[in-house]
Amino acid sequence: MRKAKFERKTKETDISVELDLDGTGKAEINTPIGFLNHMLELFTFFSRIDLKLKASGDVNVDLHHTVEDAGLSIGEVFFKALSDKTGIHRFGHAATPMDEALSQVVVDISGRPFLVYKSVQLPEKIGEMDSELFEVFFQAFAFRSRITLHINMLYGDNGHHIIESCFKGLGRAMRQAVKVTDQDVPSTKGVL
Ligand SMILES: [Mn+2]
Repeated sequence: MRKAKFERKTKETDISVELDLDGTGKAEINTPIGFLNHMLELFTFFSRIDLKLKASGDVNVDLHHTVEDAGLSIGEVFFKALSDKTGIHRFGHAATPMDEALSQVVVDISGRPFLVYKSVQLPEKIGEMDSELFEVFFQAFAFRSRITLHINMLYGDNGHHIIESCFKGLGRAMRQAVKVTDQDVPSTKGVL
């Protein structure tokens, strides 16, 4: 069963997350940040992975800790659920439009954490989130899941559309990458 749970409690945040890689896209997302909930629901729907996330945090300080710890907790639960990565497709990519916006997201479940983040000009805030927090989220996710993640915003005018296309794209790319398509670990080294 490719499922995992992860819990993390610090003085800044309290997070629990559950993941089923062979789900149907069912999301139960509960954080104090409405725009992040919206993005993670879209990510889950398009990934066809089941994701349950409950997060609280010191949002009276700002949203940074909660966004970062949500990203790393989701990353960790992916890492655990993928286990030895037998049979996975490993790579995934998606070019995703949303009206006037287009982004490209490419993943490699490589065991080598890396983020390339190419942003276009975004408004200072999208929803209640400072725009710099999206890079914080993707960085935490990529590093704790140990995946190589490229987020490439190509163009767009509306910040909500641009970021939404990235989260949908991440869902679509991860859907391809985690799918079991073979019998072996997909590396010439025999291990990922
Ligand atoms: Mn939307």
